[in-house]
Amino acid sequence: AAEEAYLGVVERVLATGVRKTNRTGTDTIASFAEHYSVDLAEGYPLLTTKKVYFGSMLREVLWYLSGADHIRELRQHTKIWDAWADDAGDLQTAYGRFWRRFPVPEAGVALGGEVWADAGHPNVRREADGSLSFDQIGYVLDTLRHDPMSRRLVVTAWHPANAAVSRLPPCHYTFAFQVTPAEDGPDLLNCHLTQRSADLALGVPFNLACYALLTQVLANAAGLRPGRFAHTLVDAHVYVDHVEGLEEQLSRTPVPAPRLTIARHADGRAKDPDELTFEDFALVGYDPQPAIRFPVAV
Ligand code: DHF
Ligand code: TMP
Repeated sequence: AAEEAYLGVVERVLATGVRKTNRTGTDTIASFAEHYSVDLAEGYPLLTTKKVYFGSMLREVLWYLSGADHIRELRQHTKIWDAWADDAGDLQTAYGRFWRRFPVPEAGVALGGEVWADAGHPNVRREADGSLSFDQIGYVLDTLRHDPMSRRLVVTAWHPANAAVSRLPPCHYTFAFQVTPAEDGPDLLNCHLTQRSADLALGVPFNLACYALLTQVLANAAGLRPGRFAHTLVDAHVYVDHVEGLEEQLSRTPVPAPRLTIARHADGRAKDPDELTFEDFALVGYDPQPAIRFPVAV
């Protein structure tokens, strides 16, 4: 099951990882290119061997989907991003900014022979400052509806010129969808996430829950079924002050995963990502073991 896949990575990294220093001052035990995948049909992969704060995670996903480049609303609901923003609530990197409003070069600027979507493209929007931006989530959803066999269903949060100067460049920085035809029902929507840096105790349970939720949202909106979620972790690590908590977690036995329900319109149509609110999501059958406190390395 999903949870065993996650716990297997934790076990492997603890057993085979190598001690590394890093900018935070707290060393990690790290392993290169870890990978796991889970079947979303088995349930919603919110870990049960510790309590995962679903409400904070859901606020974070809705914040991504909002396209915001600040946390002024998010921080009223959860503190998980406070340490990386300034007092005004601004962040040097915001996933949603790149998911929903990726900067498009100025029209007429010489960039060699490349072609760029311009203001006439359905997923290009004009920003308040006159610049153009591209909505990658809108593009993926439109393509899933009109050309689901496309192999170009990619979203990137990595903007090199931003990442080079950001306080915290995106950790989970690109994801791609793939549709697998099925005979026993609607076709399956799979999601693959690439993460450059993965805090196994704290970040990864949120990242897994986030992309499983996003896959379910997009599958609903495109008339598909959630399929598999696959996760590649380039530097998969355990901070040394997390080892004890993870060993406690590994000693626990997972219970069946919960289900995630997403409200629909009164006529039964699925809601689009932009129509969904916090209250539209509900967990059914989530019965986790107690929370484990893991200090966050800032
Ligand atoms: N830095 C590091 N070192 N690790 C991270 O996982 C991380 N994650 C970030 C930003 N910077 C990071 C954004 N995501 C928590 C969870 C996710 C997250 C940031 C923080 C967290 O503190 N989770 C606690 C409490 C959650 C709550 O109180 O709602 C947890 O126990 O899951
Ligand atoms: P880094 O930028 O030096 O790699 O530090 C980022 C840390 O945050 C690293 O431990 C990975 C972790 N992280 C996650 O695991 N998931 C996330 O979603 C975020 C934002 C960070």
